[in-house]
Amino acid sequence: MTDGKNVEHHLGVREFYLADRLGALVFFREQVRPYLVFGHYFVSDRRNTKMKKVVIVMGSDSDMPIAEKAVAVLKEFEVPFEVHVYSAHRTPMQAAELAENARKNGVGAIIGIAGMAAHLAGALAAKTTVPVIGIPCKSAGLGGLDALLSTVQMPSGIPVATVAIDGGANAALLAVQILAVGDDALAVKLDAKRAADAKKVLDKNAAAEVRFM
Ligand code: C2R
Repeated sequence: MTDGKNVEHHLGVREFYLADRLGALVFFREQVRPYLVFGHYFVSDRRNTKMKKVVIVMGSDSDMPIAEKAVAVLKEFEVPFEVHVYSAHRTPMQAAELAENARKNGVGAIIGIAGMAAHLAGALAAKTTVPVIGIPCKSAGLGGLDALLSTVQMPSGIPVATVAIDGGANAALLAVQILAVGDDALAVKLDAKRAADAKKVLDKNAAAEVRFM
């Protein structure tokens, strides 16, 4: 109705971009005077809103099954990623170059996967301040304990966030969590995954309780 007595009002918000800044246009709409704008404000800087990528580096292609576990998680979260085979021992120049250029190439987290004398994650961390996550891999000789200690026992000053032996999924989840520090949409996806995972456990609990009642 537009007789002045029974007018419908709507408050609206639209996003817009100006000079690389994300703004919000707030408007008040009514049937008599549609789209009467009464304010706008800038909510963020668009230059830093492109999602960072995760780089996965494995010491050998024999580590591929672990890399695949990490890739599956990154795909689930629609996080951009790259996968490389570089070794701190066998191709030290290429491994160092990748780490040195990581920040300027838009990398938000690096995952280093290696077995045996696993120096890869530490060597990558030495060349960048982008967070490095190390995955120690199981090997025939010492079952992964060798790689675990080589990866986790970093000297003070150059940290590597080490996950469990063969922990590809957790490494990727940690990388997503690092990216989510500056990305609220990603944080919402992480919350949703936690809730879905918790529901699976509760369903199993219910089944177990019924079975042994
Ligand atoms: P091969 O299967 O190629 O012989 O490699 C690899 O990650 C792999 O688990 C055997 C194991 O050696 C590891 N490797 C490292 C590094 N480069 C390869 N630990 C390194 O730079 O630390």
